[in-house]
Amino acid sequence: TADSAQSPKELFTVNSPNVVYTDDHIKSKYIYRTTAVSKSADGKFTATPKETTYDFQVDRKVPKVGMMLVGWGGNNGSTVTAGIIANRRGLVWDTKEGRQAANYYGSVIMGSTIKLGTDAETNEEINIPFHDVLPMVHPNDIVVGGWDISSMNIAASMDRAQVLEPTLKALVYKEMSLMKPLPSIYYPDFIAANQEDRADNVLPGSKASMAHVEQIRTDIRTFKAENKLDKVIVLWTANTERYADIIPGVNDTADNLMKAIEQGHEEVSPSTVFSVACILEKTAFINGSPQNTFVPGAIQLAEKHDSFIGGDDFKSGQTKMKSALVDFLINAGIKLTSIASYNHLGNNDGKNLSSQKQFRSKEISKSNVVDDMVAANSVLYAKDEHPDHTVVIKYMPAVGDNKRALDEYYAQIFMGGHQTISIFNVCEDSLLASPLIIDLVLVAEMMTRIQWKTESAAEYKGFHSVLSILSYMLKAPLTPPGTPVVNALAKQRSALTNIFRACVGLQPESDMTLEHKLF
Ligand code: NAI
Ligand code: DG6
Repeated sequence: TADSAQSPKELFTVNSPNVVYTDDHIKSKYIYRTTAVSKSADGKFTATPKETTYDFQVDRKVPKVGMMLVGWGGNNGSTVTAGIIANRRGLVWDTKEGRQAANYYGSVIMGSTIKLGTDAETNEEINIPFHDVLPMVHPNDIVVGGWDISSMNIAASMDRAQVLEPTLKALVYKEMSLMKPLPSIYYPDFIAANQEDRADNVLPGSKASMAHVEQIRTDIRTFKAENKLDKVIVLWTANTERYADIIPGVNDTADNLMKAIEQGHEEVSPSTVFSVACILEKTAFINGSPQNTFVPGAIQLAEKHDSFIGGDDFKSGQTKMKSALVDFLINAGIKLTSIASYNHLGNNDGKNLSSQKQFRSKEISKSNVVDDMVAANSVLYAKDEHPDHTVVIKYMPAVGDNKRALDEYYAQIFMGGHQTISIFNVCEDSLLASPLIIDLVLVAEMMTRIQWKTESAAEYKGFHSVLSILSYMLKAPLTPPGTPVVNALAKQRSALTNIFRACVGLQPESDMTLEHKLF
């Protein structure tokens, strides 16, 4: 079936003088068309079409990839591991609703399609799996490993998570019981005190140190060698940490951050130490939690080493709906005036977030997600005017991983009327987050095999170290310093789709369909 089949390699070729296929690469010449706008003294705009030609080069060899999860023994870590094994083995299990087969639902790369073009004869749309646009790694082939401050093996962690059906767990239990997380870095001040009882698998030392950086680098190298991997991607799905203070001289530049780690400064978090180790190891590192792992010094370090980083905070349920719905409302000309977002959940994430400092990290990442859409509409909103927006999270053990998210959107409509939209979203949080982990790893890996240059440049180079192309999967997208953040979901998907299309010399996906209008 479409769910379990390995995608055929390179489903299509592009027939264009601008696209060349060699044994190793797909090379394309791409004209990027934008509009430059200038404003005159009388306030009038002049819009000038602009063209820039880029050469893209995609490495066609699909590597053997390892995914190392920080927080492997958590709900997300154990669930995504079981999901990959179940898909790899094509498992089917009994549930009270009947037989269930493994799938990758919720993964934009594995579960969605893009329009390739229109049939030359019939003019019908031809849609292909997203996974087949570029030569991407298949998640079934990913080797999973990682770290956790809890020593529990990943099968027992899966039991602790209470997410998957017992019948599925029985099928993967033996394989997963052999999976043991590596000891990790634990600085108790960064996560909630209520997590202390699970911290029985920790490296010595409770402050940042170069010994920790070196240990993580060694772990990555060992995992790579033992599994004969071409590449490793590391992803933080460990507890939400508190924010680190940004202190001049400590974490504001790459050099200062390295010095702060050497000196064991208390404001360097475990996640920042992981990021530094990965950057130095030239291993892409993605942050799936909301805290400010990527302090300015870490971003500068990544730029210096041409290493890839991406974050922050998986965008799974409530925020994904929000970034689609608010985009729709404001672009429909409806003036959104308030959003009230309540959550209650009973998993370990909820327990950790019941502590104020960790909640604050999540509150920040959940709150800034509509800013760009509001700022873009000067018809509805005056400068600096924003809808009211509140975010509440409560720990409710009884509901476990089945998070409840209640949202009320209140808006002004025509002639003083009001519209209230209420949403009640119930879902297993980890079953929404796991496919995002897969997407983040697949896209980040793909970006390590894409290079570009301008026509006049002699050498190809990689994209900027900060992979803002991952924004679709993230609540608080990290972007290269000084560049705008895009939260609108449709724009984020379109960036992902159209950058991939450009790499094989195809124009952006256009919904003009003039072929159906001009004849
Ligand atoms: P969890 O609490 O079940 O798992 C986190 C794991 O990290 C635990 O096993 C814990 O022992 C481990 N851990 C804590 N500090 C560590 C460290 N320094 N090194 C290694 N391991 C460490 O949480 P869950 O539900 O898996 O979520 C993980 C993260 O993803 C949280 O920060 C959560 O806020 C974030 N997130 C989750 C979403 C979801 O839908 N499940 C969506 C958005 C973000
Ligand atoms: C409570 O909101 C717990 C959080 O960890 C969220 O479940 C998680 O960040 C997902 O949030 P959202 O807004 O993407 O559903």
